[in-house]
Amino acid sequence: MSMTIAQKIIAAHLVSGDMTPGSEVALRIDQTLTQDATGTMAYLEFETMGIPRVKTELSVAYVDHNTLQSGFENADDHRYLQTVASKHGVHFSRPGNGICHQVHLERFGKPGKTLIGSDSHTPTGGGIGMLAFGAGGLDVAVAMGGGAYYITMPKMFKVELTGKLNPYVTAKDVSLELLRILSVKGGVGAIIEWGGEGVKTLSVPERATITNMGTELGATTSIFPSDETTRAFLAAQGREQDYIPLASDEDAQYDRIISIDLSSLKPMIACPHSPDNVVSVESLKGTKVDQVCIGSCTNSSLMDMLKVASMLKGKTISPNVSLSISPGSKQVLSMLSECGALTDILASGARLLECACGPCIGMGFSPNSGGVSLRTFNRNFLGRSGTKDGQVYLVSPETAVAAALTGYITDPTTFEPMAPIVMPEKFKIDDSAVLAPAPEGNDVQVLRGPNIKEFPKSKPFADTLDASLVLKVGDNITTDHIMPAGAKILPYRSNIPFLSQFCFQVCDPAFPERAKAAGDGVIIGGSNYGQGSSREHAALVPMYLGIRCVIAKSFARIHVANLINAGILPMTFVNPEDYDSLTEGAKLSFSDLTKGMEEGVVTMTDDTGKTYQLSCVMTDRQRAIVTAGGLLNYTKEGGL
Ligand code: MIC
Ligand code: SF4
Repeated sequence: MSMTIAQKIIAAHLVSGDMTPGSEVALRIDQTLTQDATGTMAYLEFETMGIPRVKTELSVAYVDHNTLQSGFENADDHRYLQTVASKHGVHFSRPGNGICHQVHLERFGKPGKTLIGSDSHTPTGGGIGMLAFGAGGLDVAVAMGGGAYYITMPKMFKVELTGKLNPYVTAKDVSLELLRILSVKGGVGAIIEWGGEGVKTLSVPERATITNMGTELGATTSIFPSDETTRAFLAAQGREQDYIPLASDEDAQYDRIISIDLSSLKPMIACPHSPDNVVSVESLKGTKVDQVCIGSCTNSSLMDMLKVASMLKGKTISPNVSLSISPGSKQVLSMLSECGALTDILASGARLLECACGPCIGMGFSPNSGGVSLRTFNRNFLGRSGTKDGQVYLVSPETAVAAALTGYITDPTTFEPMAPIVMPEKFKIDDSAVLAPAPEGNDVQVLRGPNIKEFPKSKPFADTLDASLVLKVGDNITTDHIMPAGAKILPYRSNIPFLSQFCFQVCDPAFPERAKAAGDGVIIGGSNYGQGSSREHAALVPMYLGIRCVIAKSFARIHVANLINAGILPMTFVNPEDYDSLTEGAKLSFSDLTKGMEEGVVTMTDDTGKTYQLSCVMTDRQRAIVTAGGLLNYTKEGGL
C-alpha cells in the first residue's frame, strides 16, 4: 500500500490498533521531552509509577519556561528536575541553554523517530521529518516508563507548495496564511504533511517555524520530508549519522490537498486575540506600536536572528518602541556573538533577554496598558502576555523589525533589499549545558522544595451523578483561559490547590469559589474547547475544584486526552442546539452512566425535566480510565 510520510512512521512504531482514520492506535515512542512548567508534574507522576530508569532511546528535561526566579519556587523546581532527571536516566538541559523545541531540533531530533513532549509545540521536530506530538505530562510519564502513546488515527492533509518566497516574505507568513485558510480548528484530527517543489526552497529552520505553528491549527502534528536540506542541517550540527531520507509514496492518498504558491504570498499578521485572525500587514500599516518581541520556539533560530541583526545594523529603533530579543538557544546566542551580529542588535537599542520562552508565556516583558505589541510568537490569546488589555499581534521577525524601526506597523517589503543570509556550514557545538544522567541512579537523592504539594485525588464514577452547571463558556476556549500562565502563577505548577484560585480567571474570577461550593460540577463549552497548550493543569485543576464532566460542541485533541487522564468525562452534544437551552446554575442528573458510556450515548436531565443526549465515544481503555477516576487510579488498579 502506498503511504504518506506520517503513515510510514506510524506503521514502523505501531504497537496495537489499525491505521484507519478515527480508530485508536498505540505507538512506541523513541524520544520524550519535558519542559519545566509541565515537567515537575510529569516527573511526580513518573515517580508514582515506581519505574527506576526511563525506557526510551532518549529523554530530555528542559528548563526554559519558569526562568524568572522571584522567589524560591522556580529555583526549587529546577533543582527537583535536575535531580529527578539524573536519578531516572533523563538528560537535563540547564536553564539558559535554550527553548526546548529549538534545542531539541538542533541537538537531538532525528528523522523517522517518534517524539512526545509535554508541550504543545513539540511538532516543531516535524521540520526534520520526526513524528512529534504534544501531549499531557502523564502521557509523557507513561512513555518514559516504556508505555505506548495512544492517539486517534488522524486523517492526512497535504499542503502542496510551489514557487519561492519573495524577499521579506517568510515561513511565518506561510503559517499565518494557512491559519487564515483553515482557522484554529481546521487541522483538528489531521496530520499536515508539507510537500511539492516549493519545499526544496525552505531551510530547516523555516520548516520548523511551519511545523511549530501547525499546533495553532489544532493539527495532531505536522511533518516535512527528510531530504538533502535535512542532511545538510544535521551535518552542520555534527550529526549527519542521524540522517535518513523520508518521502511520501508517489500515489499516497490525502484526505485534503491545499495548494500554496509561495511566490504569491505577502507579509501577514494575526490580530488580537487569536492566531487565525489574519490579515495582510499592509492593511494595518500606520498602526502605532508600543512593543516588539522577537523570539519564542517559532522564530528564534540563528537564521531568524541573523536576518533581524542585518535589518537593525547601523540603525536605531523608534524611541516609542521597546524591543526585546530572546535567542532560541545558547548555540544561537554564542554564534550571534561570535560573528558580531549581537553587537548590531544591541547597538540598535534592543533589550537582550535570556534564551528562554520569556514574554511568550508572560514571564516578564508584559506590554503597557492597552499597548500594541508585535510578537514573532505563535499565540496571542487574551491575557497571555500578562496585560489583560494588551493588543498582541503575531508577525514574522522581518515585520517585527520593520515596526521596531519605524514605530508603526509597516510592510517590510517596502524596505531596501537585504543581503542573503546563508546557513552556516558548521554550527558551534557545545553541549556542556546538557547534563547526562547518573550512570546508576540509585545513589542520587531527589531534592524537593516545599512548593511541591500532593497530587489531587480524583473520584471514580458511579452509575448516577447529580451535579451543578457551574460555568458556561463559548467557542475556542483555550487552556490559557482555563488555567492561565504568566510570571505570577507559573511557579505553582506543582501546587494544584494554589493554582485553583486562578482557574478561568480571564472569563469569570468567581468560578473557583462557585465550583468548590457546588461539590460535583459540570462545565459547558462551545466548539474547539481546550485548544492551545498541552498543560494538564487545565484538567487537573478543574478536577480538584469538583468538575466531573465537560460537555462541549467539540474538543481540542490534547485537552480531551488530559480530561480523560484526570478522570473528567468529556462529552459532546448530539444536538448542538441543546447548548443554547442550558444555563449556569442548572441542576443536572446523569443516570445509567456505565451503560451510557459503553454505548457511547449518555442521557442527562436538567431541573426543568428536559432531557439531553450526549455523545461520549471512547475506547475500552479510555472508558476504564474515566470510570476509575483517571489514569493514575487506573494504573494503580493494574491497567497500562
Ligand atoms: C504554551 O506555549 O502555552 C506553553 C506554556 O508552552 C504550553 C505548556 C505549558 O502550559 O506549560 C504548551 O504549549 O503546551
Ligand atoms: Fe515556550 Fe512560547 Fe514555545 Fe510555549 S509557545 S514553548 S511558551 S516559546
